[in-house]
Amino acid sequence: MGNVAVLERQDSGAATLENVIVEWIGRVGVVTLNRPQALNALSEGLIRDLENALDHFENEPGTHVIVITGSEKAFAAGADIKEMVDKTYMDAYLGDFITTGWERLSQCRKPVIGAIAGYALGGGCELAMMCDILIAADNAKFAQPEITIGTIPGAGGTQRLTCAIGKSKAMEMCLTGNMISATDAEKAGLVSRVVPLDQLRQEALILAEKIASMSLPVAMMVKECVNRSYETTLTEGLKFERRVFHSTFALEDRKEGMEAFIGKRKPVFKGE
Ligand code: DAK
Repeated sequence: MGNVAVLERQDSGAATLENVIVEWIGRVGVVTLNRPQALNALSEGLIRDLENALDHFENEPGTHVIVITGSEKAFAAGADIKEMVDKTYMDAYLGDFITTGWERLSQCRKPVIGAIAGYALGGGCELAMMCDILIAADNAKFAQPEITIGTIPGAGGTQRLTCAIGKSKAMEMCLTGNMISATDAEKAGLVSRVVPLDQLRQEALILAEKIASMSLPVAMMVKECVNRSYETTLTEGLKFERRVFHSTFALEDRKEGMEAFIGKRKPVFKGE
């Protein structure tokens, strides 16, 4: 079982849990899914380790941005089919099957970047879609193949995918299980951009470091506002945005940012 107690910040260090590797790179926390023998299939143990890593980075003041990645061959090939095969309806329903832990990523308040190489299938695609920004390596493949094993996406595949790429493309993916390439994912708006595989980590870290250099509370407010657009009407979303915008005037970072602009210098944000 993953153990959050072993996760203590180490400058430019790393810690290995059973199924994930955790790294501290300045103000960026990196979680690498690490179950290569099963193409990072999302077993209970892996989800628990991921949850622990996310809890750690969310609570750790030195971390501003989280990057989640996998191996070159697979971000994650889905929920663990070998763990699911013998479950009954009652096991799934009464046990609230794989709900706990899975929802942790979507509840992160700090910005999360998904750096996706190889297979992002089923629960792997759903996990990727819980990130705030996705960068794909040129070998990435996305699919919701649950229908091919007699079930349906259970962690947001029918919902977040439809929001991201529209009904027709989402229907085609969910009804056929077909994979789409990184290029098609970019064209459809599922990922921000595609980079060569050997540059994926570097590109994700550059992006993460840029976001991490901003005011942490302001970055968190931006994330909250963008996410609100998925949950509410335009009128209510605009009101929410206005209130949050007003609240930035309570921050020293807001004053610092504007004074730095006027003084033609770089701002120094303190997260206050
Ligand atoms: N589960 C368990 N093991 C897996 C796996 C998976 N999803 N995917 C791969 N593996 C294992 C293989 O069994 C194999 O193990 P051994 O046989 O060596 O012991 C090893 O990883 C290497 O895989 P392959 O030999 O198959 O490798 P290939 O390169 O030939 O093929 C592949 C790669 C990714 C095309 C293939 O492995 C594949 O099709 N995998 C299954 C993809 C899939 O159907 N994924 C969707 C699973 S269903 C929910 C949340 C989430 C979900 C549901 C509910 N809630 C919150 C309620 C999600 C459901 C799913 O994701």
